[in-house]
Amino acid sequence: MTFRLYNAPQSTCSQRVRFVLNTKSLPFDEVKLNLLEGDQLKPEYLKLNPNGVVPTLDHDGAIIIDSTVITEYLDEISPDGSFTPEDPVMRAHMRTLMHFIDEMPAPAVRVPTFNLAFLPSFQKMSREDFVAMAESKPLRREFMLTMGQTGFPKADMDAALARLRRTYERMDAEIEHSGGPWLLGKGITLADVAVMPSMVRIHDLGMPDWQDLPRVATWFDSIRAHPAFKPTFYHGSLLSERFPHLREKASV
Ligand SMILES: N[C@@H](CCC(=O)N[C@@H](CS)C(=O)NCC(=O)O)C(=O)O
Repeated sequence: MTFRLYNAPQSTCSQRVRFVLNTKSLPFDEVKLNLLEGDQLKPEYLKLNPNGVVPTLDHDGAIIIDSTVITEYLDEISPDGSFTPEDPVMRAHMRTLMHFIDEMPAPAVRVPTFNLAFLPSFQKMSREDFVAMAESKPLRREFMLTMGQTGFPKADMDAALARLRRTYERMDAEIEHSGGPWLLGKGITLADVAVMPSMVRIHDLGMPDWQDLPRVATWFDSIRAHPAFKPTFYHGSLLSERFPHLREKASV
């Protein structure tokens, strides 16, 4: 059984998959794509992943895309140390949370990420090159054109941060209801894995807004203490490690 993961160190979606592979001690060959240089838009990669995004998993030649689908796939084929509850009602609840996470924090975190970390690179491009690059993106064309080379306006930043805040409040309610320490109770599930990279990202950007929610703060400490965390967030996985201009802002 061989795994090849096409991904990027700093990509939140890739971090979900690396965390599951590392937890299960499944060795994988990592192909690192440079997303700012457009490796994800090259014709040979688009044949694997027509969405033009990472991650993509190649498992003995079978191509699986989309991070939540990949994490469920890995949990099915390697059920030891399962991230999925046995009870069907709990499974449904886990999937409900995964949908919530893909609807709320996962897209919301892109707004501060692009405004604070990636915008300077896009500002160096000519207008023509920027528009051509944006228009070549199968999934993120409109997102890029809305951001433009001046960045998302304050109203968009505020709305994204408000959506993130509602996520922390939802996590707090889930942990209170389940008894913690994880979202669904005693066992870590794919829902915890799904939300983890957005939390790490916003913390890395120096904007954690959950200090008044001790259950969420404990959850964050627990996931950072998980044995799979360090190998997943190897050096270069945090934006503050790659973009010097962020270092002053980021909290450690
Ligand atoms: N729903 C997809 C989203 C993947 C995604 O948005 N990947 C980002 C990195 S986290 C990407 O490749 N972006 C490249 C781009 O915007 O061109 C998944 O979860 O795998």
